[in-house]
Amino acid sequence: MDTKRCFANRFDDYQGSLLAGQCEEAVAPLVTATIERILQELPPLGGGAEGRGAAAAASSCQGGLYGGVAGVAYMLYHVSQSPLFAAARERYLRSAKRLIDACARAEEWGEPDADTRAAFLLGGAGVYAVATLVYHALGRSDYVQPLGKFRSLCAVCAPVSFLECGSDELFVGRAGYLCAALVLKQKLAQEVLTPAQIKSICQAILDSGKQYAMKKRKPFPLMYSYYGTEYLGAAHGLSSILQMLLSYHEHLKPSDQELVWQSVDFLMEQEQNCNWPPELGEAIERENELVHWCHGAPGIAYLFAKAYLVSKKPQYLDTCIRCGELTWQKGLLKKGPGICHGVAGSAYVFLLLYRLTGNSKYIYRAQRFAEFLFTEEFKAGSRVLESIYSLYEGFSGTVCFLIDLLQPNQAEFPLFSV
Ligand code: GSH
Repeated sequence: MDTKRCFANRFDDYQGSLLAGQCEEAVAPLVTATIERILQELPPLGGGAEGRGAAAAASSCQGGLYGGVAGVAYMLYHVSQSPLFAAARERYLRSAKRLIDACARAEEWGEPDADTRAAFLLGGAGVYAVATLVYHALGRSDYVQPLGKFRSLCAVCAPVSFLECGSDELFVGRAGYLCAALVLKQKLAQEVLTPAQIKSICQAILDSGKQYAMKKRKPFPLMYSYYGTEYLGAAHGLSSILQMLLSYHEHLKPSDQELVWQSVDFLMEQEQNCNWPPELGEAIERENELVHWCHGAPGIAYLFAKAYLVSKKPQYLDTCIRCGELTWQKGLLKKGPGICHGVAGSAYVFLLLYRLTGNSKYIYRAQRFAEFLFTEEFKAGSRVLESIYSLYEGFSGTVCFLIDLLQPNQAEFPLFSV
């Protein structure tokens, strides 16, 4: 099978043993070399706080955590947290601080953009969340400053329709803000929002979804749109919004919890042969289907993983396993090595399934996808990257994946843990 979107997966499936060649000694030099390449590709950062320095910082910091240097700062933070890279920890954290400081300066002094101030993957909330992590890892007590800025953005995204394009999805909307708060809570081991703040954001997501579903006469309780499209997948769609509501389900009234579960089950019913179309109601065309983290099973898997962990109902784990089967068949993507619509994003589903099931088959599958990234077939046949350093489309996300493959018991999709 060779479709226009993916390479044929010619690897044998798991026969009971892992690949011996992918040990720390083999992978660590590849990770280090890739990081050096990423650092060489970075744009020059603006130095000063005002005037030309601020303007330069603003232009080099475009793209947020998704595609900008803020995402590189997160990758360096992630590497610095691994005991396997302890010797380079301080150096990586210092580089991360330099990058994220420039992004924070750009947020403060650049053109105020009301649409991305509270955004997670494309704007200010994400920058302040990663600055908090980097400062905290450096042992600096002033991590509370970016944390305070992050918290203050809660009020920005609380009004039901705070963005015209759609206020609830992951990249710029409320699901993203909650996701950032979840990442901070897990990594700092403390809740960063008050119960009242969490409730206000969840309530706004619920109100917005109820209003939209009523207005459009949907036969289910919660639905959303982004720039007029009713997306289902992780990037801008229903699945990551529901995933965040499940992550904070203990803050919801029982009647609202019920609406969330009905919506999860409704989304489960939209499956077409182990996958979901990008938009509600579309029919999937087999030879051209999207099997990406952003659109399709490799991203929707995280919702069903969360649903399984909260409810322990086997149908959610079964759905997640089917997502993994499709990803094994069609996940060697031609769009590159990244995590959004690339091979590392596919491989993260196997690391998720390993953590859910303990089955080593999934580590093996992730190892095979890692191996494929370094083949001539992949290098010659995959699309040329727009940005080498992007966390989501370029090699920064790939670096996170390679490190997580070495420590699969702690693996988690960058900034999207279940
Ligand atoms: N600009 C992107 C890159 O450089 O990697 C490629 C664009 C892309 O692949 N977008 C994703 C997608 O699924 C969504 S984030 N596009 C629709 C398609 O491939 O049909």
